[in-house]
Amino acid sequence: MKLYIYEHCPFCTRARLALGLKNVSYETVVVMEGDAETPTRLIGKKAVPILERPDGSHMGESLDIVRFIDQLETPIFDGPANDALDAWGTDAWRLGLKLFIPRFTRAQFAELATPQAREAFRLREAKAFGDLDALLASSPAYVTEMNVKLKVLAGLIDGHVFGGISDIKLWPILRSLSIVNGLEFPPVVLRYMEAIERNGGVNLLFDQAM
Ligand SMILES: N[C@@H](CCC(=O)N[C@@H](CS)C(=O)NCC(=O)O)C(=O)O
Repeated sequence: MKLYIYEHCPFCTRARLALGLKNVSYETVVVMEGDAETPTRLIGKKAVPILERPDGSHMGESLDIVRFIDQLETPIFDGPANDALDAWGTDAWRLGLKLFIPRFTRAQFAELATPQAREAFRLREAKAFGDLDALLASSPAYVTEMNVKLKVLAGLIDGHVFGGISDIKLWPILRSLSIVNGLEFPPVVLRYMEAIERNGGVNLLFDQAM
């Protein structure tokens, strides 16, 4: 199978994690930012992730891809959702975007390898989120707010047994946050992040935190 992704993309990370955690071998294709032709040809719209299935057909939508991968062999993500983790993720996402999106536009990802691609990404995100420099300038307040949320998350993760769809949704948010300098990940949250990094084969972004 082939998975079309942007490296920064949290939705793509869901699919990458599912493939990695289930030990399915696959080829990664990075779509360059600004390349509308490739995704539109495959699924009729400009969006990743896209999975090329063994029969050569293509599918989009990260959670559909996760479910497809999961049912290839004994499902492991089909247990009940963890409502508390899902609610935390929905809440943290809104604030998290303000922290990680402006940083993503300045980071090293394969889909941003040309000046044109980086500019296409910057324009796409500025259209969605407004002045990215102003967001960066507001980071200290957002970091303080997120650190409070991370403490709450520690209480939810302590004793949590990994393995459901809620983890597939939560981890990509934490990965995205790992690019933010100044966030204090409580030890139990950090252990969770690192364990899934090891088993899922997707890198955290601490090495380019800014
Ligand atoms: N609901 C979709 C959302 C996917 C999505 O929004 N992907 C973003 C990248 S993070 C995208 O492709 N945006 C369109 C673009 O590049 O213009 C899913 O879960 O797969």
